[in-house]
Amino acid sequence: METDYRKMWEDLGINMKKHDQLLAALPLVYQDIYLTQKNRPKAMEYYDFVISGVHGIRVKELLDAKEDGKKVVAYFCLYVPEELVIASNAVLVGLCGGSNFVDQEAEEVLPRNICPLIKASYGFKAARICPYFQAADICVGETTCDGKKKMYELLNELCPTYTVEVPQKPDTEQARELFYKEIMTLKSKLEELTGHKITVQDLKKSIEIVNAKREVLDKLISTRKAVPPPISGKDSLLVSQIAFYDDPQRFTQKTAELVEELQERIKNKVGVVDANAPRIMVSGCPMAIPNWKLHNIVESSGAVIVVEESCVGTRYTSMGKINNSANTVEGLVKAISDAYLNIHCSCFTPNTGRIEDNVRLAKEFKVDGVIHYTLQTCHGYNIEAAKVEKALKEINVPMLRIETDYSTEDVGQITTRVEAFLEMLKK
Ligand code: BJ8
Repeated sequence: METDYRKMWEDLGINMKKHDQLLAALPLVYQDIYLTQKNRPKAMEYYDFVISGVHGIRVKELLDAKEDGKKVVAYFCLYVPEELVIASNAVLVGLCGGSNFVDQEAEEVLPRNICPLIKASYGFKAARICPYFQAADICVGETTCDGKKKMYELLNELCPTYTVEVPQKPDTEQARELFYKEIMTLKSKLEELTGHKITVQDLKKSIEIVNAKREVLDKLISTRKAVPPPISGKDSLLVSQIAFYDDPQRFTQKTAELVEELQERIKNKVGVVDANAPRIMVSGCPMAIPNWKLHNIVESSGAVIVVEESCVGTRYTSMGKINNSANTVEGLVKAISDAYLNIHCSCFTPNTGRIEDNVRLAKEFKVDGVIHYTLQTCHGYNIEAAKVEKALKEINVPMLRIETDYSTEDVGQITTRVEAFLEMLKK
């Protein structure tokens, strides 16, 4: 891949020396965490292929789209409606921010003691390591947590960044109205960027495309209710992570093939672990590529993760199927903006929907325990953990709290705590 794409990366202004270091490290980590798994579904080969060319094939597709006059829109958060970007004739790409590889560059501007996701999101642009970021014409941010909101102001100095206001009390009529207006303003911004006026037909089609993607992801998640589950938590996490930047229609097709294989496995009672392996739900902050740390620890300790209450899990599909029956642009945008406020992020207050989701998912996926995952200094999820724990206690599901970052320094300590938790569950 390196030889094929070096010129493309150079033209994008990539810091080649540092980029080479990154690309040298990733295959080793991936081999160790992913390719050593036993009895993986055959259809995972597609996702292995995507990762093997992570900075090559898809970036080339983005650049080809740009050649054809399209714009590339980058984003970091579920509240940015994919449907709207696709309808504007732009290509949407979810940026990751799941590694501490660029901490040094980020810390030249940002405080040291902030959420690692925020640091990485900014750092990959500052260090010129991410070809997706280099290809982006605009980044769309959101006012979710304070850290991200303020980081986007600084990011705007490196890449044009437009920030959407997300209301924080979603159950009120004012909030729905505000978000609708925000999304309408985003629509105008996108139209300005792409020179394409969004039509009813554009929106109907894009809603259909994204509905299909969410539906297939939902089916994938559901297969994990089986005992034993037909796919590991690590593999399912990887599929969800790739959902953010792959071509949506190809992704849907490939994931449908995976789901079909998994359903066949379920029929034949083929699982990836022993039926007695403890079933764990991970709940909390998102995990961006290549953040596979917790999943790897848990599954290397003999348990299996069967569901993620997370933006790389059920939160991504939680708005369900968006209704595209309206026959006006305004009606369709309203359907989108209302649906997106069903994403239960901890930036909401109160956020009862998320607490209820945790209880419902723990029952539906027959989990033995929950690991609440917080990225360091993420106050929203960290504080909300108390409510999640209390609600789970009422249905007798124990919870372990893990707060961590992207370093490997605490792997030993987390492993010890996870092993003790699993021992406790077995008893
Ligand atoms: S919808 S979870 S993707 S905001 S950056 S809140 S970890 S301190 S990512 Fe998120 Fe959208 Fe919500 Fe999902 Fe905490 Fe870090 Fe903030 Fe974070």
